Amino acid sequence: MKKAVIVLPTYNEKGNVDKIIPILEEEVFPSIKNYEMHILVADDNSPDGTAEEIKTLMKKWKNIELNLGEKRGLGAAYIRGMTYAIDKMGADVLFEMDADFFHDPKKMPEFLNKIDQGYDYVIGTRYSGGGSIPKNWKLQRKIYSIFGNLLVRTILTRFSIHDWTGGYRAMKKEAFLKEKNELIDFKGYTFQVAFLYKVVRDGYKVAEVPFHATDRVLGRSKIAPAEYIFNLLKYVITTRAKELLMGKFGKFLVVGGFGFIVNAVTLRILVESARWNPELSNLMGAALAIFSNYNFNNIWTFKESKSNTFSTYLFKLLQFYLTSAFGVIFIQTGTIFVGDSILGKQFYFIYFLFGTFLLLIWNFTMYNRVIWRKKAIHVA
Ligand SMILES: Nc1nc2c(ncn2[C@@H]2O[C@H](COP(=O)(O)OP(=O)(O)O)[C@@H](O)[C@H]2O)c(=O)[nH]1
Ligand SMILES: [Mg+2]
Repeated sequence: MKKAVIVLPTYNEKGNVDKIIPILEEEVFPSIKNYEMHILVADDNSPDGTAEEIKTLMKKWKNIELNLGEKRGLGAAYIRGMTYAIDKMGADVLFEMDADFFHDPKKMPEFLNKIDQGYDYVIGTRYSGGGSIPKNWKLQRKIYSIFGNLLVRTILTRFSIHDWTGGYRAMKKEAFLKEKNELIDFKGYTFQVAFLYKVVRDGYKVAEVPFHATDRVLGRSKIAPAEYIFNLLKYVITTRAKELLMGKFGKFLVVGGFGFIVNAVTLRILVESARWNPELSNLMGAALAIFSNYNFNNIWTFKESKSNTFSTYLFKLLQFYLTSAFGVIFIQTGTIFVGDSILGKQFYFIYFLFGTFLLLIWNFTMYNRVIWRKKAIHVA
C-alpha cells in the first residue's frame, strides 16, 4: 500500500498539536482505506515544549515521527521535513498542512482522491468552488490575502489557479524531489508561490480542492504579511519578466532590434547620400528589415515550425510581407508622411522613430493575438 506522510511544521504549537493529532488519528485516518497514513512533525526546537508533547503522543500512536532542526523559516522546515519523510519514512505522497487548524483536516480524503485520479499536485483553495477565508479576520488581513492572491494570479497570468499562497497541499514525492533544489532560498508565502509556479512550469498536473479556512484559536501567527508581501511581489514580477524575456518576447525584441538597425541605416543612407525622399527610403529600409526579421524568426523564434521546403519558405515569406505591410505602410511610413507634411522634412528621423514605436506595439499585439497565443493550463 502507498504511504502518505502529513508534514506538520510547528513553532510553538504545543496547544494545537495535542488537539489536531488526535483528530487526524481518530477521525480522519480511519476514513482513508487506500493509503498508509503517517505524521511527521517538523519542529524548530520550539521553546514552548512542542517536541515533548509530540514525544508523549508518539507513545500512543506509532505512525508519528519527529524531526527537529534549527529555526530557518517555514520553507526550510518543509524542505527538511519532506526530505526526511521520503528518505526515512518511505513517503509516496506528502501533505503540507498547518498545525493550527487553519486547514480543515477532514478534507484530506479529497486531496488523495485527486492524487488517485492522476494529479501530481493538489492545492487547497480558499478563493473558488465554495472555499473561504476566515470570517473573523481583520479587514486588513482579508485585503492582504485577497489582493495578494489576485496580484499573483494577474502578474503570472495563470488564472486557472485560484489560491497561490495557501499552504494546504498534497503532492507526489516526484514533484517535490524535482523542485527541491530550486526552493531552498524562499521564505514565507514566496515559498508556496514559487513551489506552485515551478510545478506548473514543469507540466505537472495540478488540481484544486476548496476548503473553509478557520482562524487559529490558540497561539500566535508567525507570519508577518506586510514584510512578506514585498518579497512576494519582487518574486512574481522578476519571474514573469524573465519568462517573457527568455521566451518569444525576448526573441521578438532581439530580432526586431536588428531589423530596426537595418531599417534605420538604409533610411539614412538613401536620404542623406542618394537624396531619395524619406517615405520611399523608409519603404525600402522596411522591406529589407522584414526580410531580415522573417529569416531570423524562421530559424530562431519559430524554429519549431520552420519552413522546410523552398516553396513553403517563399509562400510564408510572402505571407509575412503582407501582414507586415499594413503596419509599415500605414503606421510607420504614414507617421513619417504626416510629420513631413505638417512639420517639415528636416525632422524625418524623429518621425521614423515615433512611427517605429507605434509599429512595435502593433506587431506585438498582432503576434500575441494571432501567432503566440498561449495555451491554457489545465486545472481540475
Ligand atoms: N517549523 C517551523 N514551523 C513554522 C515556522 N513558521 C511558521 N510555522 C508553522 O507553520 C504553520 C503556519 O504558521 P502561522 O504562523 O499560523 O502562519 P499564518 O497561518 O499564515 O498566520 C503553523 O503550523 C506554524 O507553527 C517556522 O519558522 N518553522
Ligand atoms: Mg495560521
